[in-house]
Amino acid sequence: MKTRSERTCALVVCAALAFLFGAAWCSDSGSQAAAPAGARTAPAAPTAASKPAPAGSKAAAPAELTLDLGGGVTMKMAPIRAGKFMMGGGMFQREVTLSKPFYMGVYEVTQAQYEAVMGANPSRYKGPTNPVESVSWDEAAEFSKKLSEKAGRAVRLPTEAEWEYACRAGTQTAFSFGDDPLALGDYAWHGRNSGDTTHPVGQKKPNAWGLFDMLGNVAEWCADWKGDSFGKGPAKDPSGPATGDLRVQRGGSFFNSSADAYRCARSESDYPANRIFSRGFRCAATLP
Ligand SMILES: [Ca+2]
Repeated sequence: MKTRSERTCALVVCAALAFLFGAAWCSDSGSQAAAPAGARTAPAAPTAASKPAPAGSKAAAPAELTLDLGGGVTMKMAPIRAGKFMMGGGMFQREVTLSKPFYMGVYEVTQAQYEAVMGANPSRYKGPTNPVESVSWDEAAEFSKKLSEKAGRAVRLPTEAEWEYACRAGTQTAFSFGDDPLALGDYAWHGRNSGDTTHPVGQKKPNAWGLFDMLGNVAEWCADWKGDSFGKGPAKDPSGPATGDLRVQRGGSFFNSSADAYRCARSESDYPANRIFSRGFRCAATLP
């Protein structure tokens, strides 16, 4: 009897401890969800269906946007709320505030979209729903300008800060889905699963904010000139240096062999006139 009693006591104590730890974990999880930028847990996706805007943000959640490119071709854009996040990684990390909500392309710009606007398709790996590649930065900017005229709103390349903010989707981990490179294949076409070609957009899992192929498939041009300001102190709506020689590209491509190429913080660059088969772009749009 004594032994059974002791066991009963032990079970009661264990249950109590489990409850307390469980409550503490839940409480901690709850505070992480509302934590400021830098928390490792993803906050709610900034969509019209998500929770109310965080404290301090007076902007209402905009609706998803579909642009008409003509000929039955459209482009979907996801609303991204204003917010703060830690941009970059390691020694090169800074707090960045994006003070205005914006739209981000749900997918990389496809060849059908590019052709509808530019009347040409320079891609090496042909397919109407594959991302356009072999486009220079200048051509990506020209596409955005022409689409702006067509759509009647300001379509542009995302700034590097906007790109990383949208890629992280509230996370502060190496990748938008965590730190485990073994999970990369669920979210990205990369050098070890792509068969050395691009793939139709939107086949892999999206990030927490509903954006596809931010990592892999084609690397993506950003608006910024490459500069040395990356990582220096807090910044509000950074858009890179005023001039430069190189333009930023982000996200890695189907052609990279190292997982390091797909880190959210990884920043690369190239000359704006250069065209390579592993790089394309996606558009952002300013709210009216
Ligand atoms: Ca990509």
